[in-house]
Amino acid sequence: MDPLKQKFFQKSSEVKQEIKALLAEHGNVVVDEVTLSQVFGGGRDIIFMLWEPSLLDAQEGIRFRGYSLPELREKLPKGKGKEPLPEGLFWLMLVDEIPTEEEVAWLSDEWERRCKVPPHVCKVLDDLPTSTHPMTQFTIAITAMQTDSEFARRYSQGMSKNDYWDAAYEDSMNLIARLPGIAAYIYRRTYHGGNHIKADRSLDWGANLAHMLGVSKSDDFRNFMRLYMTIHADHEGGNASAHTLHLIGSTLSDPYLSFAGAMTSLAGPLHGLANQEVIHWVFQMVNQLGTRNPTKEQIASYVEATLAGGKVVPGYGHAVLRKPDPRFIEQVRFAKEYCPDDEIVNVIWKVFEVVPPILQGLGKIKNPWPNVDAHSGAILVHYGLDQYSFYTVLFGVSRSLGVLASLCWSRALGMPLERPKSVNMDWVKQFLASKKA
Ligand code: HAX
Repeated sequence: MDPLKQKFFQKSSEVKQEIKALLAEHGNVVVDEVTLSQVFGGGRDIIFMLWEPSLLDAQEGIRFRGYSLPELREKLPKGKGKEPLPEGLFWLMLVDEIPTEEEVAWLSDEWERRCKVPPHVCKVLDDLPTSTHPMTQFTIAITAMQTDSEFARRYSQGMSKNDYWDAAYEDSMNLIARLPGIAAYIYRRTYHGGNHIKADRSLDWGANLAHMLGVSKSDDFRNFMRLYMTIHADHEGGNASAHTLHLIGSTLSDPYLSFAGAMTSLAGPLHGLANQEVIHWVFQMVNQLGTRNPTKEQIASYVEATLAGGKVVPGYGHAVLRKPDPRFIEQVRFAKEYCPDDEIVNVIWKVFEVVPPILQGLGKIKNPWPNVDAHSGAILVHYGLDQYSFYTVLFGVSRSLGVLASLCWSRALGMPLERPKSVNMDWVKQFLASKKA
């Protein structure tokens, strides 16, 4: 058994026993109550799921196994680069330990060993029109790759429930290892005439993705990909893509199909697709104004026009966060160091000054601050990746780390089929009438 799998088995077995004891003693403890506004309002804040890799605080932002992003920048191994390696974050999320440089190097090699994309997946992609949205291509490729699912194969042969964790781990590791190759394949066939770039086996996971995209040969771009893959990896369990995966996985649909479902959820403009919407919105503004150096007044008018058109300002607002997103702040930190004079990056920083007071002035928005998607596109454009329809695929590659780590935990802990309760209007009216009586 590989060292990560061994650790995961040991840790998850311990937690499984702990949960059993905890529920035996405290199973009836009330942790939450639900209001009608929550029933009608997308279930905000209702506690109903265990999600081990990360926890979100409305004020502080995301913590991975208790560590904030600045803490992770300090503690996670950096390999040959200057930013934390996403391999290290996956290790941390899966087994709750900061890995050593050697452990992370092992994981880079292990993913490289598992990275070959089955030829039929490329054939399936090649049959699609290049005008197919990259997120559609991505979900089709992941679904097509399900032919390799260990979980599905072993389940059909009568796998014991005690072994679900093992098959989920194998599928998750293979899937994560192959996603950079799939993403790059989609990018090169869609925008570069199918002129593909072979993986460089000497590179780590994030740097290899940067290499295969082929937009910039600079070390800085590799560093950005490592950072990007780290900060987008997880945002606790209630966000739409994570929750989708959790739900599908609970039916014992295998990790490939569960992850494909998560990606169709990420592809919505209120969620991950917001990263493409932001840069589309910014380009539309600078094109309309005829300048890449708009004044704050010009930006304010453009924001007002967006709102007057009944549209949201992409990259702003959040269902949980109530402060500027630390993942946005990390990108500001990176851009200040690597590309402080870039025109589009500077537009993003000006938008950050202009938008929050306008949104606040509307009086209905709970969080007027930027989220993770407000900044990433500008840095990608800086490195030459300006085909913004592709951006959500990058988000998806990163998101695999957190959601698949959690899927492994769910199968190891024997989490049941998810089935919350819905009600209809008659039920609501009768309930209110009975309360009144
Ligand atoms: N621009 C304009 N209006 C906004 C807004 C924004 N950026 N954010 C929220 N609002 C509006 C809502 O549409 C809602 O209006 P109505 O009452 O008229 O329906 C009102 O303000 C209250 O919304 P809220 O309670 O503050 O926010 P929600 O929890 O309902 O929604 C969203 C959270 C992220 C969906 C929302 O802020 C939004 O649409 N933002 C823009 C899209 C975006 O950036 N999405 C990415 C979010 C992060 C993420 O998941 N990344 O992957």
